[in-house]
Amino acid sequence: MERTLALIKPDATARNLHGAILARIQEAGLRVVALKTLRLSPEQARGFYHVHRERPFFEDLVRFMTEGPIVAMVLEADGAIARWRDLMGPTDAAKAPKGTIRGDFGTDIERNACHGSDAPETAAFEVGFFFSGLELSGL
Ligand code: 3AN
Repeated sequence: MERTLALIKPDATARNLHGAILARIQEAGLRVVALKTLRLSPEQARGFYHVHRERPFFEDLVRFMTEGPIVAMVLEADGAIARWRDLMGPTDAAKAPKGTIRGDFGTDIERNACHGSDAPETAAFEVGFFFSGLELSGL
């Protein structure tokens, strides 16, 4: 079994899309191991996205990710990382096919409704960023 971190981003929480996105997760057979709502501070958002710190869009991304609440989840399944990324669709929501979460609920490359880890190493970092070992113990 593999675990991945999923985020519902501020553009989607502002439109109350939690239920629609969770329904797709359920239909895809991904188990929601843990879930919480929170609002990131700018320092926390910079820490989460530290791999992008040299990119020109970094501070815009930090502004976006702190503009409202997000939902953080740990999803579990065989191949959870790839399966969640397939459900989300490509990063640029303007180019994402209909039927994917980003294609149906996102706007553009920044306001793209959701996030998912891209590899086992990033999943380990990202799950640990949002959830402590204590919060996940027994789950
Ligand atoms: P993904 O979330 O699909 O793995 P990453 O890790 O390449 O995509 O990018 C992280 C986040 O940074 C994206 N979800 C998006 O919000 C933002 N982003 C990526 N590329 C751009 C860009 N060229 N312009 C603005 N925002 C971007």
